[in-house]
Amino acid sequence: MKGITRRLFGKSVVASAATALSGITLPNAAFAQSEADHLRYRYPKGFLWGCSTAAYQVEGGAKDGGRGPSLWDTFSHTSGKTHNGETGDVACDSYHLYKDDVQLMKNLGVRTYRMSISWSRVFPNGTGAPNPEGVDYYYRVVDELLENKITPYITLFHWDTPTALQGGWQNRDTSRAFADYAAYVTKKLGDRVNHWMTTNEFVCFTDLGYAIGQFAPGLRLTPGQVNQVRHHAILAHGLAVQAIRANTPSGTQVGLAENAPVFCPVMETQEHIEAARRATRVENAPFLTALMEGKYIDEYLQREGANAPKVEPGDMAAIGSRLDFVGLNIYTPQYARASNSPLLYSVENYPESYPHMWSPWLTLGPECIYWGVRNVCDLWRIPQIYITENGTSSSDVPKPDGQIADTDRVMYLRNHLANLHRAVVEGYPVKGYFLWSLMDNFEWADGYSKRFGLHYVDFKTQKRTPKLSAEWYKQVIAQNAVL
Ligand code: GBH
Repeated sequence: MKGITRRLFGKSVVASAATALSGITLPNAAFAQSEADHLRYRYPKGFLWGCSTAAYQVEGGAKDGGRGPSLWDTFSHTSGKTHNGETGDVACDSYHLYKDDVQLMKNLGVRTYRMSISWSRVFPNGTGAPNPEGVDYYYRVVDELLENKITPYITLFHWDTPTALQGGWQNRDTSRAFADYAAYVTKKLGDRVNHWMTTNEFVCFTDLGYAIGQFAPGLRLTPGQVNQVRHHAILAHGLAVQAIRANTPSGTQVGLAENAPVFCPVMETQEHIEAARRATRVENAPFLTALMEGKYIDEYLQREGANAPKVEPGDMAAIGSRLDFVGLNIYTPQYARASNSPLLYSVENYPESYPHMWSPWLTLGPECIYWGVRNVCDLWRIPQIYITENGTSSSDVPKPDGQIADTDRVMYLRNHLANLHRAVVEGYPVKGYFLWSLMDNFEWADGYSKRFGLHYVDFKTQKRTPKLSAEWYKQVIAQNAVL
């Protein structure tokens, strides 16, 4: 390993890592050891550090510039659906304050920003005539980012289905409408945006919206109907991939952002490692597995029987369209072990004592970011992987001086980045990391009661204040290492 220069008691000293590690002479040893740790988690040159947000969660301006309603407007305005009846009407008001947001990012030093486009801002009726004012807004945002040397990565759909599309994702026509929207937007912006994600987290706008009812549109359909909704969702993705490729310059990178459940082996022995990989394939069968293999695997078709989705000729070929990258949204682990069951794995329930972050669903297991990357890459030989989301809520109570010492968020992030580093040094093609989120925002059914930001947002004044985690992330980016 190359020598490192360090400053000790005011004078520069050059030490090799080997010396540092074997240096047991006090008082230098502790310092030398921390230098070595620091090197252990250094990221490769060119690694893309970024932040992530989504349109409905930050934009506000719900009725500005000719925007039409989405299912999330309708849902959040229905009593009892979100915390305190909160909505994304104003959110972080990024519709007006996007230049401030870009300055927050510039100050952090991020090179990339993952944002989404509101479909109903561009097509107020979902299909038909586009709204030029809506498109103009995204030109302004994108140009502001580029002027500040921040590369936009754009998600075309982060759950805000135009309300005008009758039947939503129950209707197969919605898949086609989505592809038309994707074609239009990428044709418009494709000269300045080179990275596109079709959809964000299938399960959240299919199962949670149409089976569990916790998310828009809040329905509880039968298993067969839900499988059809899921099919329309992945078909929309596939048709959109084709539409984007047909409308953008060659070299444009197309992928998606998916919260594939991540299975960690209960211990790192061969049998459990294999079980975790099998679990990843089978448990993602309706979504990522279908995309990667261009088919519904037998395990899924057998499990669903008569409830399996109705597939039309050509659907699976579209769904299996080649991708340039896969984005993983990583938050929580699940644990798989080898078993004698027909599928040869079983998934462990969380013991009641299992630790979690501020949101009850946010079980803590930072090794999941490593296993997420490894399982997906080992199964399907993905050319490029991004972590398109990772982050946590925190109680984030400002101190009297206004400072927010979110040491729990820093702990969460530090441990995830240390585990992601393992994937990088093992050679998995991880190109970048987008932290969720740039700032506190509308957290869906949890309204404003859960904060995920590096910046604290006072939703009364829209003032943004960097938290400790923002300071920390800025250092991580500057030093390209986990600190
Ligand atoms: C991501 O989803 C989303 O992409 C992003 O928009 C969101 O803000 C971020 O996470 C933080 O939540 O109420 O117990 O049924 C992550 C996956 C799936 C986690 C839905 C929360 C609801 C849990 N999410 N889930 S529960």
